Amino acid sequence: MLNLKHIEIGKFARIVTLTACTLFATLNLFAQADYHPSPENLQARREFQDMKFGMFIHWGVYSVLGDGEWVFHNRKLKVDEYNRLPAFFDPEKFDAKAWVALAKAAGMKYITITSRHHDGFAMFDSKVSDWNIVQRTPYKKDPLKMLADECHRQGIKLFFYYSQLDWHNPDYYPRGATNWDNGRPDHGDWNAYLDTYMDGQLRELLTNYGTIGGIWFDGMWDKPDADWHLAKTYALIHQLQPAALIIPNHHQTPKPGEDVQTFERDLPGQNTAGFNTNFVSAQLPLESSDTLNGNWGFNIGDSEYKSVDELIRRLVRAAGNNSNLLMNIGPYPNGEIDSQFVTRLHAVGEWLSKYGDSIYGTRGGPMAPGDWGVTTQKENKIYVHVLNWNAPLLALPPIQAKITSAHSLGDNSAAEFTQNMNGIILKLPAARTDETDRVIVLTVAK
Ligand code: FHN
Repeated sequence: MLNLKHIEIGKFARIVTLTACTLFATLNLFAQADYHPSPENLQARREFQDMKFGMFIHWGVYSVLGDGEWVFHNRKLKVDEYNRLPAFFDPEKFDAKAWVALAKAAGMKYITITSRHHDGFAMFDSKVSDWNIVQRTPYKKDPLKMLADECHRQGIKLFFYYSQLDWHNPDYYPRGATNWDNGRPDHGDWNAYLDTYMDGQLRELLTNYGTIGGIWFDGMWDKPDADWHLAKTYALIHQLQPAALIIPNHHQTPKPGEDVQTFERDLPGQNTAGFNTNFVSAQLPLESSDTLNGNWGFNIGDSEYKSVDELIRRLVRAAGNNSNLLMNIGPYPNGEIDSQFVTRLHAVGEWLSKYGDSIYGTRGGPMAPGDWGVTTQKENKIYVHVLNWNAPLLALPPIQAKITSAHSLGDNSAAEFTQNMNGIILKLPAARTDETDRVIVLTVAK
């Protein structure tokens, strides 16, 4: 039987709970506020910067429809309709070894693959829900496990893309900007979605796949003002694997607990695509992602493949802007990778086998990037990447260090230069039509 005392105690308990919740929510706004990256994490950040070039892979049950990864949303399908799709996903040609070998042949040092996209469909063996590849598709296997094992074997780092936005789970509620009426109930448990479902899956990804490079988050932009419990999620990741990098594609200024700042379809600081912030972190490693054709997920009508020349230029411009390039391909639903992707990636790899010294392990160079090109630097070398300059002389701003020699990376021939307090004048080797990037290596006194 309840008496006054019980009611008072109940009221007190509610006030305490409310205060604790408010405090917790406030802390969450600050993400992982007390985050001090571990030495392993700082080392992983440096290694991330050294890698420079990664393969982005968008692959899911949506690939079956050949209409990009947003097909669920774009066609305004109902959940019941989309639920039929996994039955058609049977990637009998998926070959983890070949995928990793392709990334390596392209000169890519890491792979970032969609563990689940906005359809919420787990492309891995998840015990958190049966909305996953093992339980819902005729394939019944876990391709991410095969990929992880192969990446470990072939020495490639593996990152998992994870969409925080979910068009399928009813507990993704209240819904966000991309909401449409797809038959989900008008209620749901947001806390359960984050703490049980999402963190549960992240725990699986950070436990069952060996050492991974990190988690590439996407979708927070759907509900930019929501409390995403970031402090909890980020702490979980760093606790399970301290070196795992958190790479959030939320298009905002980085928050505490995040380890890399990524830019979608743009170089750092640019916002031509309308997605990104102009703020560029001076502390965090930077990454810029883009698509090799026009789409992320397989789109049968897309033949807008970027040329090899264009791909090399993007990689070079990214490096000159102190950033990595994460270049996307969307494999077929059967697991094959279109030959248009393959031939281009091989060609970039060939270029890198010759010019890789000017890219891998470098940081943005001392001269500001310009339309003419960019610079990168490593130890006592400055690499001048001439991308768009037809005159025989190139004037560069002054630098503190004394240049002791200059040569062309293409054929090792010496390059003439003058240096004084006003700047540097480089005499460029004549542009060859087959040379995308004329790289002049300046050696400076230590
Ligand atoms: O909506 C997604 C999109 O499908 C794709 O995954 C890209 C990759 O950066 N990110 C989102 C848009 O910001």
